[in-house]
Amino acid sequence: MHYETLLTETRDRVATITINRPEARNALNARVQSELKSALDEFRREEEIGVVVFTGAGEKSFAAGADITEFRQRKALDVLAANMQQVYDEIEGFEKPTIAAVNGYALGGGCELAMACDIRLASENARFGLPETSLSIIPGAGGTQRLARLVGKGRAIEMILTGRMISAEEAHSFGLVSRVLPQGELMEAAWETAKTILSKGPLATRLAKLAIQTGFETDQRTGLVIEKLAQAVLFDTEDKDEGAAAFLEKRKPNFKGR
Ligand code: CO8
Repeated sequence: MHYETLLTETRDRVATITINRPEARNALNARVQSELKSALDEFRREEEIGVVVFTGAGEKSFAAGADITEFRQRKALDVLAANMQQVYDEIEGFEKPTIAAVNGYALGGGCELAMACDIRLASENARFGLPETSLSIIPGAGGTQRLARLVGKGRAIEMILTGRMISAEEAHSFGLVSRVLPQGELMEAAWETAKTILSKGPLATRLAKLAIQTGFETDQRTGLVIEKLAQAVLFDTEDKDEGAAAFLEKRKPNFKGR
């Protein structure tokens, strides 16, 4: 499919979505948001695609947040109807693993997009922040919830109330990103990470993500029940037998997703 504000590319079962508005630091206008939703629908249907990577065009910005030029005409009912929070929920619950390759500013809705992904890798020049209170609004696409869950309540409150931007290194020390890389190595690292995930049992990957995410939103006892049920499902699959056989026969497994 062709998109006006996104570039998409697939290499070896890894799809990359590049937000392509570098002149506006990849600000997420309504068009980007609806195209992100369409791209997710497309990649959900494409069986061949196993992992989705998000990044931004250019060397300065991943995404500088919602497009502020669209704010003036927006009122309460527009925000109630807005789909940014919904699109990010879809990314978080996406059936296939997602990676944010944060190549510069990840601010506001850009930081919220990265936080909705399963894995965050950052280039050394990446900067993270939720500066919405400077505009007298709050992070409204999951930021007040996901940041606290990722970095802890105290750090989240400090970042949101001050709007402070943090460096890639600080984001790493907070646990907001898993790795920091030189900019030239970021996309390859994202691709390598995706390839590693793709070498695992696809049903196990999917159920592990589901168990972690659902378990995180509930009490441990319920989470353990979800884990047990997911494991029981996996023990009835051909891929589980193939995984064990391949290990014992000292060869690579050939998983079929069933
Ligand atoms: N929206 C619109 N345009 C933007 C945005 C943005 N978020 N960010 C940058 N731009 C534009 C600038 O206006 C500028 O345009 P022009 O060339 O026409 O003047 C161009 O991009 C380049 O920007 P700068 O000259 O400022 O570039 P710098 O490299 O000096 O700085 C920064 C880059 C630090 C990213 C800076 O542009 C900046 O601070 N941007 C705003 C960041 C921000 O406040 N983001 C939060 C937005 S609010 C939000 O995301 C809420 C999400 C939830 C909403 C849910 C509602 C339903």
